[in-house]
Amino acid sequence: MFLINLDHVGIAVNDLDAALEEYERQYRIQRVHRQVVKSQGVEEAMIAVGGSHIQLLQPLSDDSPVAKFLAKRGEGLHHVAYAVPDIEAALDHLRAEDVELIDDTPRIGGGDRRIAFVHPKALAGTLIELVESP
Ligand code: MC0
Repeated sequence: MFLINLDHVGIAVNDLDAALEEYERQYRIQRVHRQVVKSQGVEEAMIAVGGSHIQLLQPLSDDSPVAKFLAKRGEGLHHVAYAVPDIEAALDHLRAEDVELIDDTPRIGGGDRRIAFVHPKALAGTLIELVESP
């Protein structure tokens, strides 16, 4: 299958500590991990929800894509991430379908996994992240 799982849903927040505290208070969630991903300009916190995750994203600087998103739209749904078995094959397929990619080649994301983004203009205004999960 092309998409094997809903890996995570990314949510942009202004204050990671405050958002985590609210998730814990309101939903009694369990944190999985927290990590600074310098290459993406974010600090992320992953929350396990069944077989999937919520990823809270706080920008590290004003030029981070998440900072730009927060300035324009405020806190909220930033992207949907799908697991794919072979990220190069997935990108080849999307290129063949003339889908607008942000990343031509994979980059390294949280948890040192290989990721690639697809432009929100390609489908229903949703930023899509592909995450390789062999
Ligand atoms: C921007 N747009 C979005 C959007 N960000 N639409 C839906 N969801 C988003 N997250 C829309 C804007 O509203 C605008 O639409 C158009 O896209 C261009 O936006 P812009 O503000 O001019 O911004 P750009 O073009 O400079 O950049 C947008 C783009 C960028 C999506 C290309 O943010 C990007 O490259 N994102 C991929 C990397 C990323 O987001 N990294 C952070 C997560 P209108 O209609 O006004 O033209 S890192 C992560 O998640 C890692 C840690 C991981 O999971 O492992």
